[in-house]
Amino acid sequence: MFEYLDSSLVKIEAKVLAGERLSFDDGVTLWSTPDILGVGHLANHVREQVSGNETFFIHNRHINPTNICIHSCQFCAFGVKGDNPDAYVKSLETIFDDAAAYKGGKVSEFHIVGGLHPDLPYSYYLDMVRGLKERFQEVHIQAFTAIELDYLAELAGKPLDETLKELLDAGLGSIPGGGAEIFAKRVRKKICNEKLTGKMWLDTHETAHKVGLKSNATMLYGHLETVEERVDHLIQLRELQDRTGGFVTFIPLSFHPENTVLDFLPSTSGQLDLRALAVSRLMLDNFPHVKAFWIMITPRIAQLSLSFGADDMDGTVVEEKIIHAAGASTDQIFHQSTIIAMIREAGRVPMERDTLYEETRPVHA
Ligand code: V47
Repeated sequence: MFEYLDSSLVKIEAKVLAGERLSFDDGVTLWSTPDILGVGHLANHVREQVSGNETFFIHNRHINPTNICIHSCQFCAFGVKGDNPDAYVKSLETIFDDAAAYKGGKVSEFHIVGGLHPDLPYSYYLDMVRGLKERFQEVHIQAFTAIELDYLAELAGKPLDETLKELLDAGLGSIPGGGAEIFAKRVRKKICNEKLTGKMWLDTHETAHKVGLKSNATMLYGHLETVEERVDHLIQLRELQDRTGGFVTFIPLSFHPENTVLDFLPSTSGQLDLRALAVSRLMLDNFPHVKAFWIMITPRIAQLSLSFGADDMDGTVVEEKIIHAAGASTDQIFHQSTIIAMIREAGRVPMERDTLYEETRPVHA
């Protein structure tokens, strides 16, 4: 029998074993208890119930079309103004060429997010999706965070649902989870005061789910938010998932302070990164998957997290700019053989997946 150092986890264990939903107060306990192994033990139980020993990864390529952004979020080191020497916009031809350059590695997903450019027309985005789909029919396009989608609807001069349908027809496959940050108004005012509200992020995903698009969800942690605000964020996601069932994966994102206005804050600790994954697994009882994004938390912590609730290691990524702008020291590419070896060393079974986990297959290498 597992011995908890913190007796308050015994009550939570009873709920977890009975498959009962955890409360707001349970969430606060899970974020606050010093008993990290107890929290991990409970999360591991849920993880094994949901996915057994399977651990998923994907061959994907991130594409960031531009870093020019009309907003200046305090937590972001990626977005710049047009007169910045580091500013860039990729032409559609460059994007298609970059995508083709990786084709030899049988990529199955393009993950596309970028800044809100002041001048690019709606057609740039629509033609990007259409052009990628024409050239790479077998590759799933996961593109545009909620704030980009709202911006695209504005550029298109159409309601969001119509814009989403048009993008869907052009080849959009699903929506990434970025841009959620933390829903609490108090914190958004301080870290992204120009950005859409938490409610707008949730509404945008709800609309996407209604038009038939699946999406992911994230939470940016380790900056100015309180434990209660993290729990509130997770519960709001859980409630939306109860209504739509449209979320596939949750990815906690650890804040990287370097080169941001918030660079006086420390980086997150390994313990907090593990706990974020474990608490998410426990609170988000209706989410199929919880992903350890190795780019942010390092491959070492990502590997450990496979015993703390995570069942997905993301993918090969190839070129990541957003977190590297904020000081991430990880590589930008992870080779399949490394991911597989790390998953096996953790005692798990590596499963290659597509974006929506519709096709998953064990690897025999
Ligand atoms: O939207 C920006 C965050 C996101 C920083 O859906 C930062 O499968 C930490 O959303 N420190 C982009 N985080 C990444 C993202 C993502 C990554 C992997 C998989 C998926 C998925 C989504 O990164 C942004 C923002 O929330 N971010 N700046 C920073 N300094």
